[in-house]
Amino acid sequence: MYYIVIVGPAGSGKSHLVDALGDWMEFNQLGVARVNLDPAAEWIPYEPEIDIRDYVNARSVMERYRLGPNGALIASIDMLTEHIDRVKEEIEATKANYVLIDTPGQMELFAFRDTGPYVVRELVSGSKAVVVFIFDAVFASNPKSLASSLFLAMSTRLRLGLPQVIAISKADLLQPEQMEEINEVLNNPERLYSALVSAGLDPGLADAAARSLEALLPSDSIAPSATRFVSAVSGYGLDDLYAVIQQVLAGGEDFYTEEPSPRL
Ligand SMILES: Nc1nc2c(ncn2[C@@H]2O[C@H](COP(=O)(O)OP(=O)(O)OP(=O)(O)O)[C@@H](O)[C@H]2O)c(=O)[nH]1
Ligand SMILES: [Mg+2]
Repeated sequence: MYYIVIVGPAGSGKSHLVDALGDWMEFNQLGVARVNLDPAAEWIPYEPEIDIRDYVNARSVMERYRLGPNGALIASIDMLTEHIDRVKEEIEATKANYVLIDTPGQMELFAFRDTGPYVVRELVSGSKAVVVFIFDAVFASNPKSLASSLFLAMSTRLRLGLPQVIAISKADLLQPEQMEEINEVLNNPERLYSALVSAGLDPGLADAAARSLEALLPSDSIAPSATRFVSAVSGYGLDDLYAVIQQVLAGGEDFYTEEPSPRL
């Protein structure tokens, strides 16, 4: 069983990507199980094989404990920890080769607190897993948003500790020349620097951002060169995204392990 965990900021297209990638994989005769791990989802575009809302529903938590939406989501994610074994059993019972996991929209309440990463770690334990970090094409077209999304991707990688690929969603909203421009900026820190300065950023800060990203994004699976453009609407890039996921799952990256790396 291989786990593909879809993470990204609110509204970035996680649920639609689970839907589109799931359909694409099924069309290509790859067995897939879709897991909705968002207890606050009101509506999702696919029929999940496993739905966390059967265990914890943020709306009921909100009413029952008189919490606001963020408090209810935090409490719901904390409550998920009690159900992981059952959820894992349900996943294993599907016998699917690939498990696509849709995560909560408020990613800062999920990835940046302790329980979200714990839930992911427990679910994927013993199997190979990859995180697909997605952000919106419209964000990616703005250099400041592009740089901050890359920092967010890096923070997520630190939190979840899994191999990660970056995908830019909603590619149907971009012209081919815009994709080319984004790719150039992603692959060349000097281009990123000049794009940030042209966007009005202080040159010192632009330099710091470009240098940090260059240092933070080494040439492994998180590298900008592994960035893919995808569209859940047109299906653009799903084959490419699958190929890079496959490369990570089959290739050099080790299983996630709780054991600390040996000190050299
Ligand atoms: N044009 C376009 N719109 C998309 C695409 N994918 C998603 N959307 C739209 O983006 C919005 C958010 O999509 P979702 O899939 O719900 O995003 P999400 O990240 O799951 O959102 P939350 O779970 O609420 O954070 C919806 O209005 C979708 O119709 C895409 O590939 N192209
Ligand atoms: Mg969603």
